[in-house]
Amino acid sequence: DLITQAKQSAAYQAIDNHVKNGQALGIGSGSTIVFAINRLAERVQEENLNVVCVPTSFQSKQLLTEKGLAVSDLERTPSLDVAIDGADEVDKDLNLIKGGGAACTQEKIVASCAKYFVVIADHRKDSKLLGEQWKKGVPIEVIPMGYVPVIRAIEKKLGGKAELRMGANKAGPVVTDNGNFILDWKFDETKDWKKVNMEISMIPGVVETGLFIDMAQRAYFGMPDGSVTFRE
Ligand code: DER
Repeated sequence: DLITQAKQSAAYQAIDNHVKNGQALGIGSGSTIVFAINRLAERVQEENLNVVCVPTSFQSKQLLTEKGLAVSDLERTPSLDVAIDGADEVDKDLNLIKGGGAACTQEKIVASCAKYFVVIADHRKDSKLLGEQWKKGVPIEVIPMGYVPVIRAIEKKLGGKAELRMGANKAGPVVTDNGNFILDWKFDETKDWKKVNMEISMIPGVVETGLFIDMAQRAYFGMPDGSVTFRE
């Protein structure tokens, strides 16, 4: 379908434009990154590239391993050349909402270790303001025993509504790869996201937010006709 085609086009463009022999890569999570990993495996095969990949979830680690790509970690490879990842929404300043796949904590750590951070997405993610198209709120990873006071603190300080993310094929709440819960905070109007990100991060019990502020250098958007645009 057109969305799948758009994801693939953006992923291929990013891998073809930014991956070179000898690099250490950060590899994100979600559905768009699957196409990026497929293209990376193709290029490694065809061009006999020597790259190492640091995953950001069990999902991306499994995909990298299945494709026979060299998997590393931040203990062995703490400095990355390029990180490539999806996003739930990208605003005009390249601020991101991420965490739709509940992987934003490791994704943010890996992205922070990269010299260059590239986002790949279909056109639905290309917004002026956060919240225009993505209506599920900002994901926030929290320590399980504190999720109720964190909800209360966020709603008191910043308004909106924060809800515990419940499993789809799992009874009870979603549990992240780090053993924590996810809150989805539906904010009521656009904010000073840099300030909000810091305020939420300071609340005791918050592990990480899905607000990636001043992190991405470039975002590729796949269009319905298969073409790709980018912003930076
Ligand atoms: O959960 C995440 O952070 C994902 O990267 C998400 O932001 C994008 O997932 P998608 O490529 O499946 O839309």
